[in-house]
Amino acid sequence: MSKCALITGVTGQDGAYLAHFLLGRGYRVCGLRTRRGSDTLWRLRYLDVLQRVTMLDGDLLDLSSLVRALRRAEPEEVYNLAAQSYVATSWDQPLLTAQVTGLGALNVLEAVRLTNPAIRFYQASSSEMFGKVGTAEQNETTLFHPRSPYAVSKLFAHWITVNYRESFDLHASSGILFNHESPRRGENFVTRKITLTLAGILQGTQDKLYLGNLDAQRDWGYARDYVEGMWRMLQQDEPEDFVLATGEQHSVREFVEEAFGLCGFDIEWQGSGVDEKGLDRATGRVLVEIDPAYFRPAEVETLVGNAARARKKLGWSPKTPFKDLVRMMVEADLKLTGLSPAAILTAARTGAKA
Ligand code: NAP
Ligand code: F7E
Repeated sequence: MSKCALITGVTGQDGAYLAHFLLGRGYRVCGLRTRRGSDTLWRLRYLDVLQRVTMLDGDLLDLSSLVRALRRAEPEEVYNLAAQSYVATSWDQPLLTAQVTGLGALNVLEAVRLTNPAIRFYQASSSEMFGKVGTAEQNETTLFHPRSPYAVSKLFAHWITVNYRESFDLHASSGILFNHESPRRGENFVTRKITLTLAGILQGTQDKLYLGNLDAQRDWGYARDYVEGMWRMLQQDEPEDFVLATGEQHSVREFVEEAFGLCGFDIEWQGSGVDEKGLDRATGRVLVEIDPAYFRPAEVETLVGNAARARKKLGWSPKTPFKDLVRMMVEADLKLTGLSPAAILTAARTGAKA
């Protein structure tokens, strides 16, 4: 009989890629689905897995719905990916974030403990927990200093997972994942916002890209690579926490330069602070402006992970370099906007007009 996995947050970026990955490995996949959004199924549809995932109604805030979903699915593995995952929103909705992202994980652990403690459990922990870092790179032993209600909530979820492992001998592991992106990334996250707005500028429906802190540095990988790491964690004999990261960091500014550069814009930065602007060197047109609204009350300035433990024990390594990731996202958003990625990227390379 094939194994069954239940994924909370199956409609999110990682949930959809994980469902695709597990189906490819012969799993029966069940996904917990809230009924809040109008079309939350687009990612599953895009990856062509919607028909093969058994959707179960439920919410992390409703323990009874989780117990019911586990009874129906009878999974061997549970991946808790559901969260209020947008860091900026966590200052506007701190209580909701704490309830869903923090206590929600405890609800899932309780549901596992009540229904079948033999279930293997994965918790989606985050590099945001490191926050104000004091080390050149971060691994599983680095001190945490969370900088947002989101990160504090994730830290609760992280430690309660450790606690349930130690208290009840659950096979519970946390993946401390650094930022991972894809063409299916939510539109508010900075990478997708950049590629989607770039496509809008080329299409003529958008004028400029408004951003906050251009100097924030992140370790950006590709979501498809990372979901395999999640699965590998649950195949270990002993549960353990793992960092997944590329070990390379880039600033928001570099992401903009790379994405716009692919489409033939050579960005020149002028001014400083909130008056800084990104101009197209050839035409002088202002393409990027700063909007102070996008600055955060407390910023995570720099993050870069060391995934040595995952390399050694899971045999996991990221496969997608930064430039390939940016290109993939740019091409996908050009296509989504009805433009021809091939024509635009070739014209940019050869200096011809697209
Ligand atoms: P995402 O795209 O924002 O997806 C979040 C998912 O959580 C959605 O399916 C959403 O469902 C679901 N959800 C929200 N509130 C819920 C609730 N009350 N009950 C049940 N489901 C709920 O996030 P992602 O980027 O795929 O990330 C997956 C997980 O990894 C998250 O926990 C995130 O915090 C964590 N993480 C992400 C990254 C990253 O770089 N992507 C890095 C580290 C950790 P709806 O469709 O109904 O809204
Ligand atoms: O911001 C800066 C912003 O929102 C990245 C989530 O998946 O990864 C994600 O959290 C950086 C920050 O992701 C804009 O200040 C500048 O420094 O794309 P982001 P995030 O906050 O790193 C972690 C690992 C998670 O766990 C989270 O769930 O970019 N930035 N200007 C901006 N960010 C946004 N969103 N929008 C801007 O205009």
